[in-house]
Amino acid sequence: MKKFFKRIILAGLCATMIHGTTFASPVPQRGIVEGFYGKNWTYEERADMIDFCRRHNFNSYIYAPKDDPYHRDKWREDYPTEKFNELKNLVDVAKKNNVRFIFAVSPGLDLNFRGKKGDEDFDAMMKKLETMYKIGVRQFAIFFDDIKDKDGEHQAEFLNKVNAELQKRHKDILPLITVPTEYFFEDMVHKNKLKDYSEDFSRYLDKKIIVLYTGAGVICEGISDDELDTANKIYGRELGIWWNYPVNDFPLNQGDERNAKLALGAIDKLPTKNYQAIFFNPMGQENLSKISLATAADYSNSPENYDAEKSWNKAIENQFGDLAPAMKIFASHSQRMNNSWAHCGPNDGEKFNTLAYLVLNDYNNGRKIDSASLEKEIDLMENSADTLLKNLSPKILAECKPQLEQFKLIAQADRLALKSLQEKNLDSKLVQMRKEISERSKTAVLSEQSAIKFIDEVIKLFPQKKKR
Ligand code: 14T
Repeated sequence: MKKFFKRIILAGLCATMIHGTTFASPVPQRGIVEGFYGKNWTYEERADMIDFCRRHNFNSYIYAPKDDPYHRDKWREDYPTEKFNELKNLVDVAKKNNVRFIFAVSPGLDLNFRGKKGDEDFDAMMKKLETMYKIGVRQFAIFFDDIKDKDGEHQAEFLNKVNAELQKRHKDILPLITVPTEYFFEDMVHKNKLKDYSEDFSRYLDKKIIVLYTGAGVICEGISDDELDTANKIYGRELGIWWNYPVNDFPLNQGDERNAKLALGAIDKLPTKNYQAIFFNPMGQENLSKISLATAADYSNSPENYDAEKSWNKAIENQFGDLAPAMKIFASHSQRMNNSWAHCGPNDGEKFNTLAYLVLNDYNNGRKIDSASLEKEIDLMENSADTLLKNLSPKILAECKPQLEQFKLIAQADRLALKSLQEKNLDSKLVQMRKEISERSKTAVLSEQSAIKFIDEVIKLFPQKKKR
């Protein structure tokens, strides 16, 4: 009888959670996917991130570093003892923190499906996962992203077989998670219909296996409720999300190195309705990823009530204490991840842009320039860079020193640009500084469409003598 009442109360609670606004319902499976290319995080960084997950009520951590050879290139091979022990300790850390450690393998570069080689590879996969089961892993992922050969039917059958075998061997295993080779909407769909590969993958894949996708593109502005609905309908199952922000493992401009720009903005524009899973792909810079990831956690814990700006301010205040005001200025100029194929994150330097626009407008209309506000903003930028360079902990400074130095240089150039406007005469040092900013942008990029754009606009206003 007691059990019965408990059930009724529980059912009522769930109903309120679904229909009412009283209870915000978290995305059931939410967390981080360590899924970026480039330098691997250290054991300490991973343990720290798992601790962060607990503190922010993320419940999952997918271990899928692209450049761990034993995750991808040499997926069949066992981890060397030292690496294996590290993983074992991480699984323990995760358990203590009440975070699910999900071990992922990306076998797609050379996985065989057929014949003797197919059988051997299935066995190799089971052996690999079984080793991880023994140290406490209870959920696995197999990813097929970023590979050349795609065979939807065989990939799906392989996943089904692995999933079934895991379930058969162990009672306490959660469903497999996967990413197909076509993992963003524009790659999956043609003329409102799934393309052949996705059609096969989706048709043959066991409905219990969780499929993640990244939205319209690999890195895109957001996923609306409608977009998710449409994707689910076309895919014929409820998709989960792999969200590629704040990841920065790709160059923004030609010649830049990966990691040159830091994604320090809030997560935004994700669905507000319920769906089963979301994982955020961070930057190689573990500590600085936490600004964005703290907002990601706020979002995932209550998608309907999420307020990006509020969450971002709170995140920086919590993480930087006295340095928060300076960090907010710097971070606000380093949020937008944009190139020919990636478009995500809030615009950089919105406030600066508003003020710069007013000043340029004055100039272009022959009015006296009212420069006080922009000057104040530029001072604030340079002072913030100085404060952070001087006071940030070595650990965090190691992740952003070139960017802070670049920010300082940009602010100084902005000041010269403003002076040039006031004096209606291009300061000769400005062109030189602009060159230096370009040279440094190989390793440090920020505020391309804001504080740097102002410099370029001003230089353009003054015709320069062409060298003959
Ligand atoms: F699995 C996928 F959802 C996914 O996003 N895969 C990779 C991921 O490991 C990487 O961190 C992320 C951001 O660069 O994008 C995917 O990798 C790409 C995708 C591209 F379109 C790498 C280069 C590309 F040109």
